[in-house]
Amino acid sequence: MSTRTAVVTGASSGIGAATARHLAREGYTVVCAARRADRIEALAAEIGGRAVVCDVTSPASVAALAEAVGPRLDVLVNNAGGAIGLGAVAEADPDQWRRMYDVNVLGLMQVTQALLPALVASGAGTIVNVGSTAGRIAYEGGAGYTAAKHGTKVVTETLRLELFDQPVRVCEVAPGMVRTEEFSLVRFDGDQERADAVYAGVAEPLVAEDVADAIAWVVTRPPHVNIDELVIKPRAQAAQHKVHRV
Ligand code: 8X3
Repeated sequence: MSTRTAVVTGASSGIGAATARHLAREGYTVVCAARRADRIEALAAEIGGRAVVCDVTSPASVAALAEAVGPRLDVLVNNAGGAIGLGAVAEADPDQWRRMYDVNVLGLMQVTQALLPALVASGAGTIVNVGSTAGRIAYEGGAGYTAAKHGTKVVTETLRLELFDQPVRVCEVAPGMVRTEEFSLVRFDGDQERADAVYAGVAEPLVAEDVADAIAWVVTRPPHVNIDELVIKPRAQAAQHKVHRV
């Protein structure tokens, strides 16, 4: 068994699951953390990792994750997150905004707090926060999500400043359009037609593995190399609103 350990949150699907697989290929023992036990147990069995059921918005659940990880951790990928709804500010649902802030910002903060001592103890820890192009721009209907992802970005920057004298890198990988099984489906509350429309005509959107590959690259740089932020979009997406569709 590898002595290097990585925790990936939101590991039950999409970018999280792909990242867990990729880091396992890089030789890490991966702790797959997510709410859906069946999915992470299957993934952990596939990659020789461990499954820990965890809701990043629950302090008790996060404490149990830290307990399961133990005193030393090399890599934390704060991937759990997501968008809910696409409503204009004038009609936005505060509950949806609260849930997005909860998972994309508070969840990341709680998991980071809980695992930071173990990352420091490794002597060369790495935190990769999965941000978004939504953390850099604004778009109509997106304010609840863009505000949360701007939060992810700013928390990442702040943490890097606060840990400047600690042996922990703090990085952000910020994807644009990634076609995953669930991101848009969750955003549109299970409406497959609306979810599919997001990627309509885009010959090659990014897929989860593209982002996992970028995360693994960030993680596997030498420990003194901190990739502060890496923005990754499909070639067809020159900017948030400028997408080549055929
Ligand atoms: C996903 C990118 O375009 O849906 O984080 O905001 S977008």
